[in-house]
Amino acid sequence: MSLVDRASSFVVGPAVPNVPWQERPAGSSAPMWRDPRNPIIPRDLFPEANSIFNSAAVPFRGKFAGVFRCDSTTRLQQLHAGFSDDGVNWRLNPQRITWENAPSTDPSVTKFQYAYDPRVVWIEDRYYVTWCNGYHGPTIGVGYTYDFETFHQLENALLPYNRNGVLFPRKINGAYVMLSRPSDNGHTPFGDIFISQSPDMVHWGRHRWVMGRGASGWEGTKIGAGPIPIETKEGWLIIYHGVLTSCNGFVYSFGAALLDLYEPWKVIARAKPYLIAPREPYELAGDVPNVCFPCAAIVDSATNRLAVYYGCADTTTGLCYGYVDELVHWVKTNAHLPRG
Ligand code: BMA
Repeated sequence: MSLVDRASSFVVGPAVPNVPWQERPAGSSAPMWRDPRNPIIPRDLFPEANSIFNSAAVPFRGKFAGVFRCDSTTRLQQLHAGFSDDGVNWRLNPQRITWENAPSTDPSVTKFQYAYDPRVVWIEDRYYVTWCNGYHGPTIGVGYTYDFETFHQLENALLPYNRNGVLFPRKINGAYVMLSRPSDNGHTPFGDIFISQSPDMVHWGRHRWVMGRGASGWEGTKIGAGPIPIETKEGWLIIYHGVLTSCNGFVYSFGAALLDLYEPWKVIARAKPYLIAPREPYELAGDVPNVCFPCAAIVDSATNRLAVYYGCADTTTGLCYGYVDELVHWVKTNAHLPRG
């Protein structure tokens, strides 16, 4: 990875020339489009896997690595490390990640109950992992790794109940910053996105409300942050999921918004339409039908190419694509009018 000159590139971040990629289908004007090879990760990549979905991938040593949600054939929600040469074909460790306690982390906090919906981000000198961690109900687990072989667990960031903890890829105003979605202990029928700050990745505070459910029909019930926010010259591009309650249950889609670079609890623009909603057979049918759930984005700052990994029907993993500069333009031109 080489850093592209900040002055000349739209995206602030590394060049990733081997980012997974498929061109927009001929004749399409959609802001995002799916990989025709979807689902790129089947549910049963190893024998003990019931399903592999809602997972995170990052560039790693010129190739790719990630942390994957694998629900086992005993239906325990677990995290597994994985590796890939091209970001499309993956090898997953069949053994779940076991965490070593980082210094000063209380073992009663890190006792394993369940773990799901990971996100991974490179900050400063290591890869941080956040996930939905079982601790008297779901809350935000935090850990780090240098090599995707050994993993170190820190204190949970927030009190239960909370889900969708997503770190920004750098400190802002001297603090680590995390989006999250306070929730309940079940299939939460509500939820807004909040932001919290920390000086040390352990103590979190200065909580602020970022945005709420209900701006559009596809996100009428609840929303939650998705991939790591993407830094651009015009603000942080966030891709987030939204849930509609239909007469047949929840429908998970995803859309996008732009947050202020310096005060990311301020929303610059939020698109009305969704980007991707369940439409393909592998999104419509599975263990939980009608779910598109994004957890990771890989961006090549040299070309603005964006690859988003998303869980399909709580069963498999898919890829979809877009251009970051186009998406920022799309968010602004399809935005809700400012309130006031
Ligand atoms: C949410 C989370 C996700 C899941 C989604 C749809 O509450 O549990 O992991 O993909 O429900 O079942």
